[in-house]
Amino acid sequence: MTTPALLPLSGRRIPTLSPGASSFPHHRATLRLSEKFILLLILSAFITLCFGAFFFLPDNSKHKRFDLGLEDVLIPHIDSPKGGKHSAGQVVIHGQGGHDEHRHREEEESLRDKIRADHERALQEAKEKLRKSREELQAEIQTEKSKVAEDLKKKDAGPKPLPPVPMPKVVGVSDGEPPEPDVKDKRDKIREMMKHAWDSYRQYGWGHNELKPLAKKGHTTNIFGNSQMGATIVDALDTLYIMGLHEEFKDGQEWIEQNLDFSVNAEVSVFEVNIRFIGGLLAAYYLSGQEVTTHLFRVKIIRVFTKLLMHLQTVPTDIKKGIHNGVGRNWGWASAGSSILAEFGTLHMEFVHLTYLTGNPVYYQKVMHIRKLLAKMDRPNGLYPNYLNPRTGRWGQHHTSVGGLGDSFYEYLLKAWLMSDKTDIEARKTYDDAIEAIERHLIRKSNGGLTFIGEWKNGHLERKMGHLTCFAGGMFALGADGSPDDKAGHYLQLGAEIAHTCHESYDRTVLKLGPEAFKFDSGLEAVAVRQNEKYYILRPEVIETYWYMWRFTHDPKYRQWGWEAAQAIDKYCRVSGGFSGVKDVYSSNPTYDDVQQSFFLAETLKYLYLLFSSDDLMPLENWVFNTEAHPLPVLHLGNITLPGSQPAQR
Ligand code: DMJ
Repeated sequence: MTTPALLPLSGRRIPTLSPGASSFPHHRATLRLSEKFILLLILSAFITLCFGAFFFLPDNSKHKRFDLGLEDVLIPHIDSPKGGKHSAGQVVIHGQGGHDEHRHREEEESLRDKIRADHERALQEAKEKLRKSREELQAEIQTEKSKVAEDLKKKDAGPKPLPPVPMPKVVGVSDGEPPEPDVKDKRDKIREMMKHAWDSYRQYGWGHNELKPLAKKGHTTNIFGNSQMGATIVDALDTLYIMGLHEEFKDGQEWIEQNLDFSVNAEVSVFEVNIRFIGGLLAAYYLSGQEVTTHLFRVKIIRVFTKLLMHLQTVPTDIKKGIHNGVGRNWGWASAGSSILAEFGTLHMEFVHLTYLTGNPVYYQKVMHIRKLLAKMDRPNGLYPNYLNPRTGRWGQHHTSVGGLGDSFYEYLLKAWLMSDKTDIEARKTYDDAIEAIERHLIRKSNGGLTFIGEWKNGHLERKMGHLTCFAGGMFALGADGSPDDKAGHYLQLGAEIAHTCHESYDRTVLKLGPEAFKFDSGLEAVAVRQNEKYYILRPEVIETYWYMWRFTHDPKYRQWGWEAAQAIDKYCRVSGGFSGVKDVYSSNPTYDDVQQSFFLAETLKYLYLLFSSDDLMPLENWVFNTEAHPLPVLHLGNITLPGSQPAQR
């Protein structure tokens, strides 16, 4: 820090350091009386400030710095050796009365001595400054400036090194060109659609979360707290990489390097930030695999995470609340302030990878805590309700769904098992039990023979299925291998039936695009009834299921169905400024919602591209896709035990 200059104490002639050199061509030898007066005023203010500052400074002895690798967090210091708390939680009270007073006086005296000495030193330094020539002072300022610049550079060069982690074997991240020319053409078309979506966002919405393709400007929603955090960039990055769009990938990477810091004052959805931002950055980290990029992504991942998620307000149950901006709160509409199953139950994959990458057990412990808590709870009919009160630890409304509010909780149980190289048998067992209850209570056949998954609402089955629920076809297929009682064939068949039903929901519309929700009631079969259920917002779930079914069966109808969907999207959702959702899939004259969702680039186009690629691109033995389609490698941990976990058991 530069010492404050200008203390005309000695009455010597003082060279003036002019603020604007040109207005003072010659050095003036003396100060005017008024100037001296002002300087004296400054001096006395300075001394008063020093005294004041001493008394108002925070008491640092009460805090201790803990090193979390990147972010320093201040937490209360409870084990001070001086008269505070001792080991084994015992508070030791020191001697009382005269002895204490004497010690107190001594401390005050030595404090006063210190203040006096500090002031004398400050005055001395100030006098010396005033004796210096203007050139000398300028040289000093210059040195000081370079030092600050140097410090800043060091700070920017990144945080302390992270612990080394073995890079999991990264397999099949590029190419996957199909041998059949017509399939290759289709794949090229999907790639071209991705280029159009990305280029439009690049041109009109860069840095915003999403794009308004008709208005040709940025778009954001309350899940990102109306802030500009480049959600589309982070979400799209791995799709760009897989498609070999490396220039675009680099562009996105640079934006992230320079702009993504999350020091925004905004309420954001914890779930969305986890699946899109943490998931997207993790996938980019593993896919790109080069040291420069991996370091960048690893640093960003941890920064985003520590800034956002670790400071979440926790409650006795440790169930995370849905929205966060320093403190957590739940969505106003959720059953009496409840947390949502698919939100606090969709953290496992990302948190395990965070522990793996940082060596910090806390992330893993957090998600295991949630799992243990759920395991202890009674479940109505073996089902998991969508709402859980974080204060009482009790279920809210008894509403169960494999679509919105519930979906990815089940998905993450299965994927936790897969991602652990099938060692997390507790996760597998929890998944199997949950699916069994779902099959018993929620899955039915319609009069027309379509298998559907309904929703359980207070003891009653609603015969309605959401577009979101269609992901379950892929999940059943993915979980078939390893299912109990030799039921692999059964679950693959169930996956095929759900895929068929969801295809019907597309096929029975005018635009050949699926509605948001469809019914199986009063003679209705896979069609939407209410106007506010007829929209299609570029969602991926049906195409996701086609892809999984294709990988496990190679039945050509899945590629056929995927191609139908791709053509419909290109025909009805494409506009000059990108791709937009449509408000009514039953109308031949659809209107647009004017949003290009970030998951269109992260998921819909990625699953389509994979559907028309050969199986050696992103093989499922090596990669597990998070709920936003961000691929994370299976952790073949071998002898490595995650910090905080028990050694794996097979
Ligand atoms: C995506 O953000 C994720 O797939 C999430 O799990 C729910 N659905 C949307 C896209 O529809």
